[in-house]
Amino acid sequence: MTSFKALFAGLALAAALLPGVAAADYKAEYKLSTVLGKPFPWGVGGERWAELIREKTDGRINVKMYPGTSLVNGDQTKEFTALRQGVIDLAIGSTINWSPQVKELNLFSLPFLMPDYKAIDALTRGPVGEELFRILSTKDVEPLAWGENGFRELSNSRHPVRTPADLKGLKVRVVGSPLFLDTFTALGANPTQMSWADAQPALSTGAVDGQENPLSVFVAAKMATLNQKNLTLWGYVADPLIFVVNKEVWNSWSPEDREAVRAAALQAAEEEVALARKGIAGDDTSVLSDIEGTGVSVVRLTEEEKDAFRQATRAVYDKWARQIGPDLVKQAETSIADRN
Ligand code: X2X
Repeated sequence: MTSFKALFAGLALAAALLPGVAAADYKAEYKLSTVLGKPFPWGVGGERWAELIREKTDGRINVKMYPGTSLVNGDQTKEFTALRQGVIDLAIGSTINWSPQVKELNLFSLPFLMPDYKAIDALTRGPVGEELFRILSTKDVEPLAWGENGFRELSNSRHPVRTPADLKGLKVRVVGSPLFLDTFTALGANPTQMSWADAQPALSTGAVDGQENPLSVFVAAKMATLNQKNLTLWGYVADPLIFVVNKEVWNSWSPEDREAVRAAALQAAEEEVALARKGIAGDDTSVLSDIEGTGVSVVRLTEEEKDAFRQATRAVYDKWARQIGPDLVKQAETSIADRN
């Protein structure tokens, strides 16, 4: 007995002294959930976060990415609940997919709230972003960094869309929050809610006519081969991504490792945002030329034309502003008006 005790004491001492050895309560693998995998910027960002965590914690924290929201059988609107319950340890989630559980995240889906990239940044990097992180941190997660899916543009298989009337009767796949059903119904379309996994076969068979997603997703998912030959640039909403860790998991890590995971998130998120905007934002619009090169006709709306969509969805904006919280929406409008 005594020799066993001595042996255990000796082993424990050795483990404590060895740098880089995981504490006894660390898991062998931590599960990171994303909707999109590589080569989408979202998935590249996820792989990068996992890689940086491994590096910065000297391998003490081993993260594996599960794209396709496979930890919740592809049901991306259940991701946040699974994260709270600890089925998922870490996630990079779209504000849209978490909106059913965190109503304030619907903010980014208010039609025509954000006119440009600076407006997104004014929200995520300002008081609105802080407030949203505060809210998230009361819901069993530790929010760490803002990434980006992007401005969601409208495509369909039928005809070019230039006015709200062109949307009449179009079957459009939407995701996430009921806000999207309201927006597309207000525009006269026929929206259907379905997961990303179901969307692709539905587009391919023609069960739905159209969809809305960022251009980076349009390209990587080869939407042109899913009959999406008409694309309208209307930038009506943009969805940021949020890097988070389940709170219990977070608390199980040493302070040093928490800071390493946070630094890894900030770095991976910064790179991910740059990738999500590459060829789309600013002067570099090479992604659009690539899309046009695949036979897609692109409609670029004038400000006046955009305004017709804005007017048609104004009641949806007002209704949802009340549900999100008038103070938060007001703060968002102020931050955007003051952006530089
Ligand atoms: O399902 C979508 O459309 C996607 C991939 O953009 C999101 O997860 C919000």
